[in-house]
Amino acid sequence: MEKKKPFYITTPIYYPSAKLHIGHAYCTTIADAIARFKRLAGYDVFFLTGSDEHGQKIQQTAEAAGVTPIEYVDGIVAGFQNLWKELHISNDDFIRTTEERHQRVVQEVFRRIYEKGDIYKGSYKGLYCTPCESYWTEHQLDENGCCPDCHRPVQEVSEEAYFFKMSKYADKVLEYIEANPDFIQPVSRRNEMINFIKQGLEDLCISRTSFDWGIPVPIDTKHVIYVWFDALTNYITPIGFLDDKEKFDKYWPADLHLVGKEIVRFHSIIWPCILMALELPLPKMIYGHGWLIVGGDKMSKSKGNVVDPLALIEEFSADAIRYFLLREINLGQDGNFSRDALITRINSDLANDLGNLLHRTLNMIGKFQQGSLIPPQGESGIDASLKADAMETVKAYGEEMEAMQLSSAIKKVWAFVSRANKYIDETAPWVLAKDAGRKQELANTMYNLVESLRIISVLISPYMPVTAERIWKQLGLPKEFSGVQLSDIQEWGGTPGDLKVGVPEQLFPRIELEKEEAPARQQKAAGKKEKAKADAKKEEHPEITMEEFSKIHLRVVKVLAAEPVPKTEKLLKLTVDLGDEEREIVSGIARHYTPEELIGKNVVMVINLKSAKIRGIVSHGMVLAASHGDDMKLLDVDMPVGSQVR
Ligand code: ME8
Repeated sequence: MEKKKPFYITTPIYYPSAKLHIGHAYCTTIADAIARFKRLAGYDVFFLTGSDEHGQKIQQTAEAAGVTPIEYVDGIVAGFQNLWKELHISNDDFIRTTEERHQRVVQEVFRRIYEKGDIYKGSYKGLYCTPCESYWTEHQLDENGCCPDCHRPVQEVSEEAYFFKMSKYADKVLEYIEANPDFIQPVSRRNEMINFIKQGLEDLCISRTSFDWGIPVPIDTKHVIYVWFDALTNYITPIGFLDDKEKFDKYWPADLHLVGKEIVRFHSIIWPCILMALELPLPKMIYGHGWLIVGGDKMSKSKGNVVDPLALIEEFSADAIRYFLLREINLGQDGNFSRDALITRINSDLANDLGNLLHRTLNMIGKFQQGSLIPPQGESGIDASLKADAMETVKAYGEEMEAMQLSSAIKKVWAFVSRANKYIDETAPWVLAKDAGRKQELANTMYNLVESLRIISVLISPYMPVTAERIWKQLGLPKEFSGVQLSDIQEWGGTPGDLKVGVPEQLFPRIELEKEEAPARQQKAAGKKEKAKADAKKEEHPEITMEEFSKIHLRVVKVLAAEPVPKTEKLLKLTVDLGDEEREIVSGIARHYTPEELIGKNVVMVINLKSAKIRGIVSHGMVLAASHGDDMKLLDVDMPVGSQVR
């Protein structure tokens, strides 16, 4: 059997100083999606996360809580592990820096570098930021003389300490960064680091005597090792640095350290200096992602703007949160988190686009073919254009994923989801189903849809592992989902021709945005409306492209039922038949038609309009009408239900 290529990916190890918020979950979710993609692509992945449990701040917090530091961190770290489980994080190991296996590695690393002469004893005078566990020089402080990261006051400290000769490695690290353009990503971070090193690197103080919650210096146990020296070493502990050479040689150097942008400096300067002193190769890439912002600020406990990921998972599901984070935010940039944006994505992308594609497909196979596929045959057995789009999507998605463009990759998948939805409108299977002579054409269409969904489910699995498997199972595909690989969708036609599909189950329920109950939102909307009016005046009929127009799905629908909406004069609630499903919509035509006049009419409807709640009723679409002065007439046409209008 061919040996799989290894891929070693890490997240930062988190401080158990506070409850984790959605900002931390963001970092781990990105790493998880990459790890899952790499497994899908056939790599032998090792994915590491963990907790960074030492340091003065934790000791102080534990004392304030009246418990020992280990009691304190045990409780919080159990919470981390639970969060990662709930978020379906597929890490292969979880490293705690308080574990004996890690302590041994840190002490050995210290000893080796000391014996080499790159660690020496001196006296430290400097400025220390306790919350950030960082030492600063005078010229690095902000304009108020505070910590340049968190902007809180720093303390002057002076004590005997051990120093690591970073200055010895400064030129070598700079050379390495300049010779390896991919080492620090994105490029803006790389430039920052180059400038930082060019200002000169001082030797790093790597021990403290003023507290004892840390790993003791092996040669002088009244000192504990500086928390960043301890923490960075976590990356080599679980892959066998001390006790499993084969494993270590397989996974080191790491392929990717994914970290937040504010800690790129520690990873791309201090860590390489430590590795060079150990004579180990440097990691292949340090990627600094942006922050999740809430109301203009980085999410953090001290700012009081944290969003609890567990509560969100419980309300919306882990997959919906994962999808939102990975789709909405470009990896290297900061991105805004808002509840409204999350709900909008769930409704439009997950409930509407994806949910409807699956539901409509399975419904039609149930209704028209008793729940079974019939092998595709004949000229249109394979729809060449749909197949070409699917294959192009698989290819482009792979390229974007390899380049860590997670948002672009999933957008490509969604373009294909829309394409498949459009394929239903174009082929109008409900029309084919009425014609006994077109049975095979109908069978071909159903096959092409299931095959499209099979491909989609694999592509979304790094983002939404639970949903992907649910789709796979609803389709009734025989292969165990856990064994599915990207190679299974490299070619069109992997769906068995006689597959018996399952019963459709809703993937994501639509979530109502209670417009009436949110005055702030209403105000904002009113402001937007005013602006929209002004813009519209400027350009009454702005041109749109054919591509923009093609996003509007128009279809002939039959009005099955109509009734007035209570306490309104203009509104009627209509139930309409789209051919493959029934829907409710609210229409402002009560002054022009009685309910009886409408029933049985075939009219034109926009079927992919975003759902909206009107007087307590959710309207899923809009019928079209022509108006002239006070007169208004619905666009009724003598065409079968389900006909496409274009
Ligand atoms: O820095 N948006 O731990 P940490 C995005 N223990 N990412 C965020 C974020 C936000 N609002 N808030 C935090 C540490 N993060 C060290 C790491 S590694 C050897 C030691 C990210 O718990 C942050 O950018 O303070 C960082 O990458 C990670 O959470 C851990 O932060």
